[in-house]
Amino acid sequence: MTRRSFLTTAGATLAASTLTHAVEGIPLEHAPLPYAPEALEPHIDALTMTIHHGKHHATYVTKLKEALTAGSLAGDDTIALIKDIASLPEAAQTAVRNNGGGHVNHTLFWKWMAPASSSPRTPDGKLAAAIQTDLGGLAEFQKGFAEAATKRFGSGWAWLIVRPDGKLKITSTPNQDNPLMKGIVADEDLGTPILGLDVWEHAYYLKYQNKRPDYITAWWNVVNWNEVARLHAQAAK
Ligand code: MN3
Repeated sequence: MTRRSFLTTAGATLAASTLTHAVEGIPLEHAPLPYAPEALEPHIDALTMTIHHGKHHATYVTKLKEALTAGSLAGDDTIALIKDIASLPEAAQTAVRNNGGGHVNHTLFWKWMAPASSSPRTPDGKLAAAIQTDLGGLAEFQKGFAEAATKRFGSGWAWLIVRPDGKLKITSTPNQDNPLMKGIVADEDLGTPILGLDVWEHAYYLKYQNKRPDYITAWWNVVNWNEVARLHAQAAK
């Protein structure tokens, strides 16, 4: 190995381990919502929460379990599964991408929201400073994030990620893809998600119908900035 290729390899390993160590595992279980389904009213209605968590999320978990059983695969940690989908048997890859992604995204999503009164309504401390430095401040961040969420055609997610270099970035993915999915998400959009917004119609249609921008605007009222700050501190280490 030349010195140059050693350095390149060491750099790649360092970047990969930054991603690896920053993320907590997610077990293959359908945990209860961390609050009552009506707790996010009037911004997110109780019926949407009940169906979204109780039916949609539950189905991702069931289908992921079926795919793992069919492929005789271990699945103690869904985060580990979705990070390296290419290493899985080909027959299991699509099911893990869709349902493993769905399970991870929704498990995080419930914690990214909280009753409006239970968390500060704006970020502070190191998170606020990073938003200022990397994204031009809270107003600019919210504008860029809302734009990513609005422009996502069809179903998908908008994300705030921490890149391997520690910097914040706004991204978006289709369907249930997650910014941790190497080989699926473009390299420049890989990172640790610290905030995400579900823009599938099932997340808002009962209350907002075709008005996705109104859902996005209302959602800021229930963002759990305490959780975003906790994940930021962990990922930006
Ligand atoms: Mn959803």
